[in-house]
Amino acid sequence: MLLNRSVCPYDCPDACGLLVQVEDGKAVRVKGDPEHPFTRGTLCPKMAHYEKTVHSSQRILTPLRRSGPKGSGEFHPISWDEAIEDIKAKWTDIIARYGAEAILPYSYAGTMGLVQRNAGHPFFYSLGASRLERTLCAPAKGYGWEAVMGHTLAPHPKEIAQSDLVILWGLHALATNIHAMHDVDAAKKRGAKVWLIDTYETPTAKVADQTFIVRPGSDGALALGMMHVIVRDNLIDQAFIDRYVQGYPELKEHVLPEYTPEAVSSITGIKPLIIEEMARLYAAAKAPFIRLGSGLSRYGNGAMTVRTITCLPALVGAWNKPGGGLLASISTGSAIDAGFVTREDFQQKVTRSININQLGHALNGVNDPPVMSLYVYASNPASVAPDQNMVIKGLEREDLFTVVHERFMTDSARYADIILPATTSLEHSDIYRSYGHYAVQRAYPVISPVGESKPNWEVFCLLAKAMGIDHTFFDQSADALIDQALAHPSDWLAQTDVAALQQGKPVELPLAKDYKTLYRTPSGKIEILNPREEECLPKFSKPYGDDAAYWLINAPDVRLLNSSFNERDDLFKTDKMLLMMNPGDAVQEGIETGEMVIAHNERGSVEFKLKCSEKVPPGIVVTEGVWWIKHAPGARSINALTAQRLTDKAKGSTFYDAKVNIKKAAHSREAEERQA
Ligand SMILES: Nc1nc2c(c(=O)[nH]1)N[C@H]1C(S)=C(S)[C@@H](COP(=O)(O)OP(=O)(O)OC[C@H]3O[C@@H](n4cnc5c(=O)[nH]c(N)nc54)[C@H](O)[C@@H]3O)O[C@H]1N2
Ligand SMILES: Nc1nc2c(c(=O)[nH]1)N[C@H]1C(S)=C(S)[C@@H](COP(=O)(O)OP(=O)(O)OC[C@H]3O[C@@H](n4cnc5c(=O)[nH]c(N)nc54)[C@H](O)[C@@H]3O)O[C@H]1N2
Ligand code: SF4
Ligand SMILES: [Mo]
Repeated sequence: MLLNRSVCPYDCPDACGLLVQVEDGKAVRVKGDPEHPFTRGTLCPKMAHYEKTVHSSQRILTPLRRSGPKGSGEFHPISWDEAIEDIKAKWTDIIARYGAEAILPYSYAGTMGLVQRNAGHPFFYSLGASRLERTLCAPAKGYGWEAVMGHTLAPHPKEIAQSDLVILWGLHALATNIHAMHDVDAAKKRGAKVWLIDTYETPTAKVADQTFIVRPGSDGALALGMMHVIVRDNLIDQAFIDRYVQGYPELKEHVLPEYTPEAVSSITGIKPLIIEEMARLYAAAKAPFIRLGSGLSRYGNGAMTVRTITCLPALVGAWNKPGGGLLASISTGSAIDAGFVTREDFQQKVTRSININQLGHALNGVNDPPVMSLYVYASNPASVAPDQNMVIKGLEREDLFTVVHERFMTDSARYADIILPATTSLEHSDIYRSYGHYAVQRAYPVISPVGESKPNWEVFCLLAKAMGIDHTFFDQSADALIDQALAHPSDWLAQTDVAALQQGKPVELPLAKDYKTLYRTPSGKIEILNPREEECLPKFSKPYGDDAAYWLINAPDVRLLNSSFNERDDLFKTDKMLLMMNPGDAVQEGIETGEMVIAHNERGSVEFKLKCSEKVPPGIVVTEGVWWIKHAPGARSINALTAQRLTDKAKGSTFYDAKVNIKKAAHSREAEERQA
């Protein structure tokens, strides 16, 4: 039986190694690679049957041209030559009339491979199109970490196994970082305690010894309250602070008067005595480890929240103990820089930049030049971008020429003028880094392209030819690009077994013995006080909120990855779009489990089925997953309720920073369909 190595391409910190069994040119079985240092032979429920995605009957197999009204989903097949010719004709006309900046690429993380993910960059730079500011995920998290730690290497996730107090802070690990559970379990076996800090009792609460429920957007205050107690009761590691920390005296002056447990309790909703206890246990732990999620950074105060939490380990000297520290995200860009694909040097001039979170404004607002064409690849903005009503209003514009390169008929593809069929990761080559561990891996195709589908890189090579971009760069294969990058490895990558990497095996980037105390900041210390920030010290500021009754938490669903896997009917044996609410709140609203309800705010209305649950505290409602509209009971899905507002720093998304009111649904699409 031949098992082929591959890599999971999805936007997940685990970046798993795969073993794929191929029979008669088809992938028939997928397993986790036991030799992958983080995967350790297991897969999540989504990828355990990746073959059902790859060979799904819903795959788009040929290029398609729209034959009905925008959004109707009516298309007919055309050839690749016709599709490329259509795009060339439209773009040539748009460029003549408005200039190339009227063309906007829209891509995000459908695939994480460096070549296919970034394949559009050299093309759109050469064309002179608008640039897209890709801050959809959690740039505020990166900003907050860097404000304290600079470019310090993040701790290896295996440190968790040696910790005696693991804090999953705003991380739904069972859904989004499942392989970290190998290390969490190992720590538990050695007697470690596990805490979860979240806004509701997620399924991850089952693996925690204690769950602490905070009000949305208030974690910065909780961290400051813990610091208050640690400083007040002298639970600090003075020797560590003297040697490695900048700004402790200033912090002390600042947290003592302002962030008393009482004051922090009124912000977070956590009782003062519990805050005292959390601080004492954190300081008493031998090697506390915080694994920080991203959700808490998607608020108007997100960067500051992350910056504040990042200060905690320094106070107790967690960094110089095996198993201690804080992992926000791992950056290995200096091992393999994406520049070998992106080629910023292809820009003739620096063109206008449009924020990925503000596609609604870009398509509907007054812009000079207006956006006249949208080219979507490896993303599904009609589902994943905030303010869905504005996005869809834009996509409905008759004068907007939309091309979508996709594997499935997503909400975005439905609005396309031209759809191009995309390969899955098993059908193309790439090289992968991870943001949750230190392994890198190269992948070769294990099956031929399904139908007439093509990889991103090949499509951009075709478009470059069509648009008269005469550069030999676009004559190369994806493998040739990777070969060249690996022929000149960075110092860091050169320390790995590059030959094994070439063969498609996972290799791990090495870390220096004392890497957890090598602080790559301007001062060489952990900068609790950062003189380059307008706020020199961490402080609490409020999220945006809305003028409505309930915070809306739209957490990850274990069966989906953002809007990917919506094609997998086999994963959805139970309800899709549920809205969970505290039973007391439901009584107040006069609604019950199983009823159809509408969550609404100034941006939109979305229908859900209600589920009352004690796991949700009063004052918030929770829904899990980003669903295609086709799976929604009403005409919109979750992002009709979220806002285009940006984070305090780094222009990030604020998906969780939204509030809604709730009412009973008068009639639902499901009910109408049942009647018909
Ligand atoms: N199954 C699955 N896996 C995924 C994804 C998915 O959609 N599904 N998405 C992938 C992507 S792109 C990413 S970026 C990662 C994200 O991985 P995570 O960081 O785990 O997920 P987030 O969506 O950021 O939110 C995690 C948790 O934050 C909580 N939360 C929200 N607001 C707050 C707050 O103010 N304070 C606290 N303490 N908690 C809060 C939510 O309730 C949720 O349980 O996961 C990746 N993996
Ligand atoms: N309400 C709400 N909205 C969210 C989030 C949330 O938690 N709540 N999470 C946000 C986060 S963290 C993120 S990172 C974004 C993610 O936003 P996206 O990166 O857009 O994620 P996906 O929904 O996975 O859509 C990716 C699409 O790419 C397609 N695709 C996969 N591989 C390829 C390929 O090789 N080529 C081409 N052309 N297409 C391919 C897939 O079929 C899929 O439809 O969503 C954000 N949106
Ligand atoms: S989605 Fe994440 S956990 Fe699942 S196989 Fe891919 S990388 Fe691993
Ligand atoms: Mo993300």
